[in-house]
Amino acid sequence: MKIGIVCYPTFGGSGIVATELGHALAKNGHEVHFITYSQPVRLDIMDKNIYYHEVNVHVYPLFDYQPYELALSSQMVETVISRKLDILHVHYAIPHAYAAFMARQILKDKGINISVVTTLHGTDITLVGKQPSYLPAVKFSIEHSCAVTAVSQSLKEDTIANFNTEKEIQVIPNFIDISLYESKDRSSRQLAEEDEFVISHISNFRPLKRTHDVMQIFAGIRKEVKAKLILMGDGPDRDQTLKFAKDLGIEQDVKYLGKTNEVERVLCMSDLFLLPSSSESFGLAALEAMAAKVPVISTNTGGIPEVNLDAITGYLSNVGDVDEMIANSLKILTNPKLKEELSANAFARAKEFDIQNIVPQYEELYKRVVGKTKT
Ligand code: GMT
Repeated sequence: MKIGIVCYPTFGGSGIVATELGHALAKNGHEVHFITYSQPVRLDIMDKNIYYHEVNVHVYPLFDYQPYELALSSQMVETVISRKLDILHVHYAIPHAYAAFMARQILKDKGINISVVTTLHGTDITLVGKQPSYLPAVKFSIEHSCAVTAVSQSLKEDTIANFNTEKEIQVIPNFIDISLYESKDRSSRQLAEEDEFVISHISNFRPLKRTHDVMQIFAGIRKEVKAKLILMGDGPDRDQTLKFAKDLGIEQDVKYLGKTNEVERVLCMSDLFLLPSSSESFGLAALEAMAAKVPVISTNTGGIPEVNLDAITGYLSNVGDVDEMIANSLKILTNPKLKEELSANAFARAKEFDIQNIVPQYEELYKRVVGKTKT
């Protein structure tokens, strides 16, 4: 099949999922065409079945806001025609599902029927998409997609509630490639001294990630045991989060790695992963930690309980309950038997989300949808 993938090319989870899906589809013999405004960070352009088509936004000074959706729709039309694509799979509804609808209409005018699959990822539904200024357009473009998937049951329910829609939504959870973690070396722990625990956190440092809670949890842990906190990712709350570390007097034990491509390596050196978000449709970072055999201390919001299982693969607390998260962290770190048990369970749970189990679900869906539009 010839598949067009539209996503954000940045470090965000939806772009990572889209890119890894594209690689897996390419490996299975499909021709995969990425249509984005810059090369996705994890894209291996040397892969023989992978192609990249850049969306060029012509900047005109009259516009305060450049019309990205128009350029995206036009690039989708161009790529569908020139590469004879069978399907467009757009990740994150805003504005991708809307631009795909327009592309589909333009192509229809030219006698070409293209199928559009939209995958909902999170804040496109739970935060941004439900803003009154976007809601009608997001609801319309979801309802006019040929098929819609959500990355968790929780996100599916939020979509139905926020958009009051009867559109069928298939849950296809996010995935990891477990083989990437199996081969990683766990012995070297360059990030900390031998007698220190390694606690990690990855996010886009947005307010909903509650990175101040990350700091407070770590400060609580640090009071009782020797540890280092490793932070990965970047975003608007970065500076104030690092300043908060200073205020808490834990600055020397916090290492900020920024946008690193060493995520798996760092996770494999970790003892505990923190994800105290106030909203999370899935929590891909938690799943990545679990694949690295790391127990997760998280909140119980959104789709996180579908990934991290309370008292089995880690612990879940109410949003903002920093004290409980500190207590649970210390329970794990000071009890080697419990830590070992949780990390084995985390790994076993992560295996259920292995790419091998999830990608065929997308392939099945593509076959169904293309079959419908081609008849
Ligand atoms: O929704 C966002 O904030 C961004 C989005 C992204 O592109 O990173 O994250 C969402 O999608 C991820 C991949 O499906 C999920 O693992 C994240 O839980 C989800 N983020 C939120 O729901 C906040």
